[in-house]
Amino acid sequence: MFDDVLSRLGIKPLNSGLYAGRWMEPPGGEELFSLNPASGESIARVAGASRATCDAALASATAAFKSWRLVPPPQRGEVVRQIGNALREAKSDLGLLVTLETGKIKSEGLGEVQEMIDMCDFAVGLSRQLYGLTIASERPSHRMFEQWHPLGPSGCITAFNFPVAVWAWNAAVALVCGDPVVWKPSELTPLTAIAVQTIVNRVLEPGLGGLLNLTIGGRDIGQQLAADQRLPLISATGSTAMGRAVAATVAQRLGRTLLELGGNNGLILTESADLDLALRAVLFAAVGTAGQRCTTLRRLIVHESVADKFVKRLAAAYMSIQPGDPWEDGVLLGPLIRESAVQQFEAAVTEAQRQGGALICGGSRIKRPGFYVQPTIIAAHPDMAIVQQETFAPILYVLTYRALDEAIALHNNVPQGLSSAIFTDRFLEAEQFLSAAGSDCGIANVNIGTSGAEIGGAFGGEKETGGGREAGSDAWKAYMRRQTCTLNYGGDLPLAQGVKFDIAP
Ligand code: UN1
Repeated sequence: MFDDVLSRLGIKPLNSGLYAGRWMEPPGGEELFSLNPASGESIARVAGASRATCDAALASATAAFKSWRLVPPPQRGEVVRQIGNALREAKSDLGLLVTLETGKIKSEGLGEVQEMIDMCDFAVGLSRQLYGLTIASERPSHRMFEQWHPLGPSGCITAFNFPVAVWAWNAAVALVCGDPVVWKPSELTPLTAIAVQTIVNRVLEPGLGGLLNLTIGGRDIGQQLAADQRLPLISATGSTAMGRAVAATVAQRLGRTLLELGGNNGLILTESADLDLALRAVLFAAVGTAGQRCTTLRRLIVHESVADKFVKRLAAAYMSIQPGDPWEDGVLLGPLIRESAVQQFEAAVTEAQRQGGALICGGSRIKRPGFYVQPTIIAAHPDMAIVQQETFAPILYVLTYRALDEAIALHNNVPQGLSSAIFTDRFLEAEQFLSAAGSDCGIANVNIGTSGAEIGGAFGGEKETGGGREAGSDAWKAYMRRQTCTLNYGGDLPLAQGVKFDIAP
C-alpha cells in the first residue's frame, strides 16, 4: 500500500543497516524485522551491524573528523542548511514512514520531520554563534579568553518513539560543532534511520560521506559505542535502565554523556484553572502518541474542589477517542509499538488496581489487529508504588490535593524529573511553581501541557532523567571542548595570585 513512499525513501525488502561512509553489504549482524504496529505485519527486513562493521563506522567518523574540524563553522552550517532542505523535500514521505514504523498519527509523524527541519535551521544560525568569553586578566598586558573546539566524533543512541527528531537534535548541532556522528537508532525503528541516512547522503556524498554514519543493532552495538574511546561524547535517549548501563560504561573511560531518560511528568490543576484549556492540554499530553513520549503526562494532581467535575469531563473525552489507522486523517489514537508494550500496559493496570487504584476508564487492550490499548485513567493515592514508575503507555494517574505546597511536594516526589506543568490563573501560584522551591524538573510550563516542547529551549531533565540538555540554548557546549587561553603581550612575566619566583640578578 505504501510501496511508492518506501521506494522513494530507498527502502528495499532487505536493507543494509550499516553505513560507514558507504553502505556495507552484508553488514554481518543479525537480521531485524521492521513491523507496522497498526497491523503487526512486517514492512521490510534489515541486516544489522556486527562488531566488526560497527567498528568500520567508528573508523569512518574518526577519519572524517580530521578534516571536518578544520572547516570553518559557518561552512559546516551551510552543509546542515542543505540537509534541512533535503528534509523539506522528503517531509511528506519521511513523515509517513515515521507513522508507519512507530504508529504515531500522521500529523505527529509530519511534526517530527518538521522538528528535524527546525533543528537544522537552528544549527545553521548557531554555526555563526559558537561564542567564547573574553575574561578580564589580573595581570598587566595579558589577554584571557576561551575558545571552543570540536570535541570529536559523537555517538548517538536514540529511542523508537522519536526515531528521527532526536537524531536531528544531536546530528545538526554536532555537525556545526565539527563532530561527525555514529548513530545507533532503536532496533524497533530501523527503516526511518535508513531513510534519513539516504536523504543526508544526497547532500554528503561524495566527499563528506563519513560525517554521518549509521549502525543498526541491539544493546551490544550500543555498548560497543559506549565503550569506545574514539567517541568522546555519547548522547543517549531511552529508558533509565539503558542510561545507567551506558553511563557506567562511558564513565569507566571518563568520557562525556548526554542523557535523556525516563520521565514521570505531572500537571498540577488548580482551583483557578481554565478547565477547558486544561482539558485539551491534558488530552494531548496524556493520550497523544499513545502515551509514548518521554514527556507524556502520567500524573494529574488536581485540586479536590474541581477533581470530580474535571475527571468526569476528561473520562468522557477519553471515551470519545476512537482508535484507527494512524495514517488516516483525523485519527488521534494509534497503536503501541509492540505486543510487549501492550503486556506492560496490562500488567501496570492490574498492578495499579492491586495497590488500591480505581479504574475510571479504559484499562483494556482494544480488539483489532496491531497493538492498541484504551487510554486509561486511574484514581490513585500517593503511596502507590506504581505511580513512581514510568509505564510507556497511555495511563494517567489522578491524585488530589488541598494546598499548593502539598501539590508541589507530591509532584516532586518521584525519581524522574523531566517535564512539569501547572494550570492556574493566579500569578502567585504560577511563580511558586517556577521558584527554586517549585517544580524540580528540567521543563516547567504554565497553562501548557507537559509534552510537545519546541526546539530552541534546552530539552532534558534532572534526577533519573539523566541531567542532559539538548536541542537548544547552549546545549551545543556538550559537543565541543572549551579551551581557556592566556596571552602575554608585555615584556614582564607577572605571576597570578602575586606569586614571586625571581632568580637573583
Ligand atoms: C521524547 O519523547 O523522547 O517535547 C522527546 C516533546 C517532543 C520531544 C519528545 N518535542 O514532547
